[in-house]
Order: sequence, then structure tokens, then C-alpha cells
Amino acid sequence: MKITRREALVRGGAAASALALSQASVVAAALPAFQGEEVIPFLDQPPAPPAAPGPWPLDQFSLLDWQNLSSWITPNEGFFRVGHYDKPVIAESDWKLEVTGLVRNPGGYRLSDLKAMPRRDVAFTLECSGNHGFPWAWGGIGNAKWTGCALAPILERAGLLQNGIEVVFYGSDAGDEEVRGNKIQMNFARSMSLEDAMSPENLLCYEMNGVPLAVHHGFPLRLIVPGWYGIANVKWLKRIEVIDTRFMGRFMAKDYVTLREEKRGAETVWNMTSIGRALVKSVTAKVTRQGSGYRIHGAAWGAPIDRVEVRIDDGDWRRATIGEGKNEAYAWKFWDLDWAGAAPGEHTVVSRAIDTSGRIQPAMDDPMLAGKKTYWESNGQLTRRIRLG
Ligand SMILES: Nc1nc2c(c(=O)[nH]1)N[C@H]1C(S)=C(S)[C@@H](COP(=O)(O)O)O[C@H]1N2
Ligand SMILES: [Mo]
Repeated sequence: MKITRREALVRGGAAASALALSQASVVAAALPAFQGEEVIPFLDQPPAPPAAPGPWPLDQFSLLDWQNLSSWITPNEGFFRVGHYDKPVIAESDWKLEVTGLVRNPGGYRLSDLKAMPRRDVAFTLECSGNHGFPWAWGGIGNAKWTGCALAPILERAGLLQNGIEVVFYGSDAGDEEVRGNKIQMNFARSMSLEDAMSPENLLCYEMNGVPLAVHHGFPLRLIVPGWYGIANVKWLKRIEVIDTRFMGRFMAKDYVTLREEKRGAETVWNMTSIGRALVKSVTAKVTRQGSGYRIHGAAWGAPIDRVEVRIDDGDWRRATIGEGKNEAYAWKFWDLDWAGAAPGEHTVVSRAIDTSGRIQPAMDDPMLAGKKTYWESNGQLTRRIRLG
């Protein structure tokens, strides 16, 4: 996204957390409703997306329509889309995946070759790292069953040479860039360390929720790296290249870099890190009433979730019950909590997810978030306001 820090703040970045959190209100209808259940609207409602298409790579008209989502799997038609360059329309017959660089046996694969390899599925919640970075950008997330073949055997088969340390994934989409006075045409590309690339979960994916990838989701082939932010999941994949140095393309080293002010004792350190693995996160989706009782519903994702806790007003953190997605490693988990003794009047509701290694979704004033100057990786706790009758 070509937006300055200043614009980000004006448009309601981290500073306007009250706005950002309002985006979660539309999660409401995502969760299965019980008979006779009534949704109590939050007082903080999300702003509309900008009226005209801007320089945003996140297509504001493809944002997940939570209110119409009726299942744990996001339907393909409602799945958000991000594209930084053109959206190539590729004929399967013209396409080949090239595996090259520091390998003994460089080669090419047709889609039929990849489909002939063992099929693997993974349920994985893909979240754009810009999600919640802007008030309207609340729908840059979706959950799908992705199908393809494992990446690791393809790399092994290529015969990795000793000096290879990094794997670069090139998309077929390209755009104009300027690098220190040089005007060039560059393909979208992202890299991973060889070790990360060899992770057994990674897929060369050709199906999304049981049907071939749509053009805008990367037909004919995309990378799926469960546990990583959207940016790592390269669409329209055309080349995999093993190299002996770190790759410093735009989407590794220029964009999708988090700038954060950190303290080392008395010293201030400006830390710049490339966005990769997803972060632990949750939202409060909706509050419902059934008869005289209220219930709070939400979702949690981004890391292996151990538990979700909810705080009402200034009360204690209370543990929510994990429902759908309970046994899934890389997909969001739906959760709920009965709101016993709810008093009429205005209340705040906030949730926090805790991962299996004990990491807690940070509060908005946590130094990790307060010291962050860029909008990516906005995984802070989202406080909602509601009035009960
Ligand atoms: N080739 C290519 N792959 C890409 C991108 C892109 O612009 N080009 N955008 C990335 C980003 S930032 C995100 S969030 C995801 C979004 O995937 P989706 O459009 O299928 O939802 O794709 C990623 N893969
Ligand atoms: Mo993204």
C-alpha cells in the first residue's frame, strides 16, 4: 500500500484503535446463530471503505462480508483479495512451474505433473498483515481448505546444492518499479529461508475449497504457507529459485517491513523486520441475546491457540469456550462465553488469545504495538462497546 505513516494515522491507524476495533462488529453473523437468538449491535460500527478504488492492493470491494458468512469455511466468492500488480490470466497449457537456481536437476512441472503427486489438504486462515491497519480494512481475512502437493519433495527432488540457503518464489504478475533511478519491470516475489521452505505443511496449491483456484486467487498455482501472513502465500507461482544469499526484493525488504521503536536499557533501537509468521489474534464478533441470557462470540487465529479470555468492563479475564476449529492447527477457532448477570446499560467487551507457548495477544498500549510506526501486524486487543437494554 502506498500510504504514508501520516495518512495511516489520519485514516485511523494504531492511534485510532477505537475505530479499528469497530471493524470486528461485522464478524457478527459469521458465527452460527441459535434459534431465537438476537444479535445486539455494537455501538462502535465500522466506517465504510473508501468510495473510489485507491492505491490499495487490498481490494476494498472484496472484503469479507462477515454478516453473510454462515460457515466456518469462508465461501470462495466472499474471500478477500490482494494484488499489488496486474492479475494475470494464465492458460494452463501455457504454464509451467520452473524449479531452478542452486539445484542439481533444474526442471519444469506442468499442472498435471503436480496433480499426479500425493494430494494434501490444509485448513488455513489467511490474513493480510494489513488487516486492522486501517479502519475499513477489517475484512482482509478468510478461512479455506487449500489443496495441493507438498513443496518439500519438489525441492528435494531438484537436488539442493550445499550452498543454497534461501528459496525465492516468483509470481507471474509484474509491475513498474524504480530502484535508485532505475526504472524496471519486476515480478512479485517473496522468499523464505531453506529451512522454512522445507516445512512439511507448505503446499503448492491448486484448489481452494474443492475447486480450482480462481484467477484472482492465483490460478493455476499458489504457495500456501500455513502459519504465515498473506504476503508469503505467493499467487500465480511461476518460478522457484534457490539462492546462496538473502533475497531483498520489494516485498521482503522495502514494503511489508515493520518499523518499531524498542528500548535496550536507556538506548532506543529502531528495529526493522520483514513480515513473515502470523501473530496471535482474536476478535469479539458479536453479542447475542436468547431469552434473558447474553452470549459473547468471537474468533481466534494466527498461532496455535491455547485459550481465549474475555473481559467485560473492568472485570477479570474469563475463559471462553472454544468451539469450531478446536482441533485445527492453522485455522481460526470460534469461541463463545456466556455473559452471566449482564446489567442493562453500556459495557465494553475485549478478548485476548493466548498461544500454546504462552504468548498473549498484546493490549493496544503494549510497547510492541505502541512503538510500531507502520500499519502491518496490527494484532492488538480490540475493545468493543455495547448497550444492553
Ligand atoms: N503473486 C502475488 N502473490 C500475492 C500477492 C500479490 O500481489 N501477488 N499479494 C499477497 C498478499 S499481501 C496477500 S494478503 C495474499 C492475499 O491472497 P488472496 O488474494 O488469495 O486472498 O496474497 C499474497 N500473494
Ligand atoms: Mo497482504
